[in-house]
Amino acid sequence: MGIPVVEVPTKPFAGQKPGTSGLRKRVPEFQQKHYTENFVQCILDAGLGSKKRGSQLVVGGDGRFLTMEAVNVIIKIAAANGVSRLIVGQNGFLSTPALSHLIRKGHEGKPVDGGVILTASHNPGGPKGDFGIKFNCDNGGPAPDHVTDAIYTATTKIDKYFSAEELSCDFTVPGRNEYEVDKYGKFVVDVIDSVNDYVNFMSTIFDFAKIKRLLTGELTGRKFRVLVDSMHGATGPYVSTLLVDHLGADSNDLLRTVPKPDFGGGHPDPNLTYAKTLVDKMKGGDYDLGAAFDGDGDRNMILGKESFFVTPSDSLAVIADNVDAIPYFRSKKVTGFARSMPTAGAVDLVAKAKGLEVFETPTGWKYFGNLMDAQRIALCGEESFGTGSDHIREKDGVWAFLAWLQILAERRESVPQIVQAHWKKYGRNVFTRYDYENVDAAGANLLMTFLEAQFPAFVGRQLSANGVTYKVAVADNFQYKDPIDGSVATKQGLRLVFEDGSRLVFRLSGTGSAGATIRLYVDSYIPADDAQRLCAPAQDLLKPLVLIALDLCKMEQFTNRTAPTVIT
Ligand code: G16
Repeated sequence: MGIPVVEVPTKPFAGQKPGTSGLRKRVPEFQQKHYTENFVQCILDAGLGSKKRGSQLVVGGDGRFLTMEAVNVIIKIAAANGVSRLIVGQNGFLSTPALSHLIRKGHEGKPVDGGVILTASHNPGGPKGDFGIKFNCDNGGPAPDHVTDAIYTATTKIDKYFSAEELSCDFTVPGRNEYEVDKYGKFVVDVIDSVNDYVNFMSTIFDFAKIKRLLTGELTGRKFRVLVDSMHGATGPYVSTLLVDHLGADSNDLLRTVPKPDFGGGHPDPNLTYAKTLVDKMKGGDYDLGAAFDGDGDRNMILGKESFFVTPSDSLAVIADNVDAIPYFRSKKVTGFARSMPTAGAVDLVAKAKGLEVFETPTGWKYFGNLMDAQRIALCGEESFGTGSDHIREKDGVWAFLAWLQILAERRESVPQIVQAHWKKYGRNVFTRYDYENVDAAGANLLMTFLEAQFPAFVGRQLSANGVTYKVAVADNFQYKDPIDGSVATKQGLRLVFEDGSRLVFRLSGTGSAGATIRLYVDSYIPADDAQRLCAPAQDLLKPLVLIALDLCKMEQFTNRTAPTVIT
């Protein structure tokens, strides 16, 4: 007799609709009886479809509060649904990029059919914080819209789930666990080391020996010092192994490397507001390169000496311009680049100069997947601190940091020198994002409706602030037709494009767990020959467009907010 499969009656929960990247809610919501079980059953049914029986899946997450409980639920439900094998990170721990690679790599010679990632990314954790569950497909990338829509539909109809209640698996110790389950027979849980595979993979992408010569001073006659903040998220163990064991960095220069279920009470979002510790320490001028990563390790922030901030849009463009410094890109044909629509257009200029394709996609890494699978792009990024390549199908914070180190080892210039030289070559897309977090959802929706209603009248209008005038060339709600499968995503953000190429974008975030978050994106282009303004402080250059934007959308009237919660 095997472990019995129990059929548990349940009812749908409202609101189990995956957002920009999976289902993200407050922990107590996930703790409701049957809530997590329902969603996992729907992932298996609608995410895997006919592949469910006999499938292999990778499971892991950033170690936030509720991870252990959720892994237990997934193991029991997977066993009771005929899944044949789970590959689980030790203690349920895997960064999002590491998990994406494990899916793509296959397991013991057999393909992996997908993965379940337990994270709410950059959102805070802990008993009152956020939790999240995301399904990734067999290409290693986040499920596309038609799959998440099918999962959501299933959540609205579910009346039972299956569970091998008596199955108990200790996933704190690496090794193989085998079970006999009624109806389905053998079920295997392989508990794996969470770090080794990813570290080995990075050593095939970058020239570690050269990066080590940069860090130790062998390359330039001077030690190159890095300061890294893992914000108590998933990257700590990866960064420690890579930088200290393989690249010769000083372990004292790695901050908050121990993953904590509540991220030490912090907000693990690598931006100028939430990674302030790093920003302040970098100001001292002792370090040449600084980086911070988010909860699940897919986001990154890059700083140069004295806290010189490299906007994510510039970071993408600089990596694009220097792809030849990176062995992985040298070994293949780089066909094109992509960025999400709100991301500043700096990478477009590099693509044009190199004669490569460039794509503008909606916000959400899932929209890059088809382009990478079809080998139309090798590198892509987003203003939301996401940078990555087709080595996996998620953005990859540690990869981006290593890419910068490789470029710095090649060019032997400082971060500010490299970025300013880039502006002198291509012009500068000065960029900022204002976030109004946790505002009243009704007010946020009204603001968007109010603004969009005026769009037809905007085209051709001149808008001025602080003596600067912009003429509106395009005003629309962004729509994207996927060039590979023809699917269409509508209503992806309100966009005002001005005649000089500058842009204003208004969007509601799809990753929050309470209320609404309004994002205002400002992209102001300064041509390369405008020597006077090219290297001026970003706030000064952005001021007129920011004022125009706040006035147009009547931000204060609709939200009662006089200032954003975060400016990046
Ligand atoms: C997710 C998505 C990104 C997106 C970001 C912000 O990142 O993967 O593609 O840019 O959310 O989305 P929104 O503006 O809708 O909040 P992560 O790091 O949270 O998984």
